[in-house]
Amino acid sequence: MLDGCTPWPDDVAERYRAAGLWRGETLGALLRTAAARFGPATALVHGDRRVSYAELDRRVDRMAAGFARHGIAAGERVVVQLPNVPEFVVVCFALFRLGAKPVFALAAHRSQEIGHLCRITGAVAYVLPGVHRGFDHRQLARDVRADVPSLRLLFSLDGDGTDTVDLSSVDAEPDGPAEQDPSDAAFFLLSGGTTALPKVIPRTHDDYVYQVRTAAELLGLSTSDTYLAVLPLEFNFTWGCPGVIGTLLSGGTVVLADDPTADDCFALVARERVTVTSLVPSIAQLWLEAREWADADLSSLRVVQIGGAKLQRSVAERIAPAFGCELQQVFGMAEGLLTLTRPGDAPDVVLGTQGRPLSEQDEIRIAGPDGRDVAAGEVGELLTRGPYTLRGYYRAPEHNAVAFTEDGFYRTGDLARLTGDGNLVVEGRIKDVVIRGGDKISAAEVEGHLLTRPGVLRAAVVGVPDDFLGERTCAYLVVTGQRPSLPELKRALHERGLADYKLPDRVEFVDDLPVTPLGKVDKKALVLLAERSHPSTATQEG
Ligand code: OOB
Repeated sequence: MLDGCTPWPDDVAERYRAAGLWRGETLGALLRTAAARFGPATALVHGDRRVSYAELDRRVDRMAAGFARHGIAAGERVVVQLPNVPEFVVVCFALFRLGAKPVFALAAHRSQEIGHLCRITGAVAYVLPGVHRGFDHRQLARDVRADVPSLRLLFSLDGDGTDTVDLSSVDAEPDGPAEQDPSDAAFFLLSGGTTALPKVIPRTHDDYVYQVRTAAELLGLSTSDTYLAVLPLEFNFTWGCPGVIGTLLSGGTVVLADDPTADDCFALVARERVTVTSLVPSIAQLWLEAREWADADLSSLRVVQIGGAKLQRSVAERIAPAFGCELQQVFGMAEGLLTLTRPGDAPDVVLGTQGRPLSEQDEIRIAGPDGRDVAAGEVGELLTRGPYTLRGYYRAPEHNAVAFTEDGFYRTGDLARLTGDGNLVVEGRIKDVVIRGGDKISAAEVEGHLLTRPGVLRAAVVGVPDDFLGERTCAYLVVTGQRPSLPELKRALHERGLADYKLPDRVEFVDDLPVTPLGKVDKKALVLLAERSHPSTATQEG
């Protein structure tokens, strides 16, 4: 077990192995097996590029050897920030084969987030896109490297020949497979987090292979399936629920979309005969609107999975008729637990619930504020433990002491109830996170940045209901002197190197922040205030 990771207790791990859930298979081996079975079939499609299973496997081996040649060793961490391109898959599997550990950054991350990820994981390398969507990641990479002593190597999708290595040159004769411990962390996902600094989630080979295989079985994925990766690959939903890895395990084809617009994606569905895809509700809504005038051939679609944020019933009802396929609701988290509606579930279940846990070994509790289970059917905090849910964040003992119960249940911070037939309905949240589209924003993180502005005495960030994004962020500020405008604030946070999706959508000024009887900022009161106050004077685009 890698230092800084919390293993499952021995007896629990033994139980998962004895039950055949954890089979000791690594992610690197999973691709090897798939290549042996499906060699000439198409594994990946991106634009005009088509990569067969055999080619993918070979490329992965050569890149693993190339990384080793650059001095990356088993156990070391590598921050990976790439768009939806075949190299994303090649880099990650190459690192898996080497026993090095990808740390998934979001494409929108900037110096604040990348710096933090490198520091907290002690990353030795950062794989970056070069210039992407008009942003030069190479300058960011140099700044972060100057600041983080562990960071030695920069690999770029379009190397500039100076201090970043071109990924296409990471290529060497393979030396044969390295032995790996399947109970070790394979990679790290980023938490949607409640803390000022995001936490990192170790996912082991055992737990992730189990999740992916079970989710693929649930969907009945096979060689005749084509999965369209619309959302970013680094999102757990896209990567392994069953997503990219589940499709590769099943001998299907993964099509990589550059962006989630209906125009591009409908054309890909028609051209590649896509059968399965996964969306967040806001993108599903855009697709529904586009469907009213775009008559692309979507007849190959069999399932559209929707998750990442609450899907309103009125939207859910439109999915199957508009796309001519089944809807599957997915509630999930990078930390582990997945609940899903099943093919063949009654309409009320599919439209009105987030389904049942993926595994029979998932344990779920719904707890009241006193920590005890609520009465059947009542709303409480969802707690969970199981064969693919983490037992601790990476290198975060203090946070782990509050995020988990003594007997290892993870406190999700989500409010939910269970229906009589065991389906989960998500009712809200107690964690201080705004879910904007599918993006998770830690209020504490943004507040910390706002408080660095001159004259800002207090700051509270809340999520205000929004028809399209689900929620938008509103920053309540107590200031002395001149009130900063929204564009000024956004620019200042942007210049601090904060990802753009975290910049507030709206700012409001108050004389003081309301507090609860316990002395905490009363965020519910602020949400009500934001909903009541006239948005036209407060919302300034910028
Ligand atoms: C997925 O993962 P994360 O880590 O980005 O976010 C997890 C949080 C959950 O704790 C919950 O607050 C929210 O996102 N969430 C949902 C939801 N799915 C996720 N809230 C309401 N309804 C849903 N269906 O978002 C994620 C990971 C794997 C699969 C799907 C989603």
